[in-house]
Amino acid sequence: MPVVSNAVERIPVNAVGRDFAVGDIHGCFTKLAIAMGKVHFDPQKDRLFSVGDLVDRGPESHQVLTWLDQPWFYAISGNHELLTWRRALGNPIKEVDHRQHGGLWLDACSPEQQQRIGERLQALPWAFEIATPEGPVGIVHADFPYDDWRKIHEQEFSPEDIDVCHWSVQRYQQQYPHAIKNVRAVVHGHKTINRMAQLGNVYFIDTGGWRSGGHFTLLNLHTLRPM
Ligand SMILES: [Mn+2]
Repeated sequence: MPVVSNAVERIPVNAVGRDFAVGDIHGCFTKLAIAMGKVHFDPQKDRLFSVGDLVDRGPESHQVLTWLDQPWFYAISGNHELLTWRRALGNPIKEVDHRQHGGLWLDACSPEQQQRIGERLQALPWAFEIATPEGPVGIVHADFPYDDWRKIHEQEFSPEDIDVCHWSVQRYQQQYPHAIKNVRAVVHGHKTINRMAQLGNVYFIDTGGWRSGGHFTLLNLHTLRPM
């Protein structure tokens, strides 16, 4: 059955401040707050968009709902949100053991907390389309299966396509150089690299802020410059 674009959230332009995208956070919210301080993030005017993988691996995954409650914080679903909510709601993904992928923190949460976290992560969109003064910018966790962004709004965007968006590393591994049409830029995380990379108009921004030796890249979505 086709899955339509109701899971793509369209975000209106920010006319008063800056928009930033950040790569995988993986439960390192204190480190993220420090990175936001360095760019003088203004919660009254600026907005922060997570590319997904908010949870697992790091020490503060249990704080995820506090962050999702902030009016300036926006997040899509990554593969670790999928792993988390499926297990939290009693239907774990069989092929991938969440506990072995940094998910042990969930067992330390009360059943009520697990339920709240599961429902909240399940409800996240899996893509953003953010209006900017220079045109729309897409955010998708891992990869995008087409050369045309408009596909995301069409009926034939299938569950398999959404799987690519959550899990694939093809575009980066193959260094696929072509741009995605009908969108200013598309931003991904998921693939941890030392420095932000760009292939056509596709940006890979998970510079491993969640692990030792890495750092958080905050990509300004109006200028497409990293900070
Ligand atoms: Mn990921």
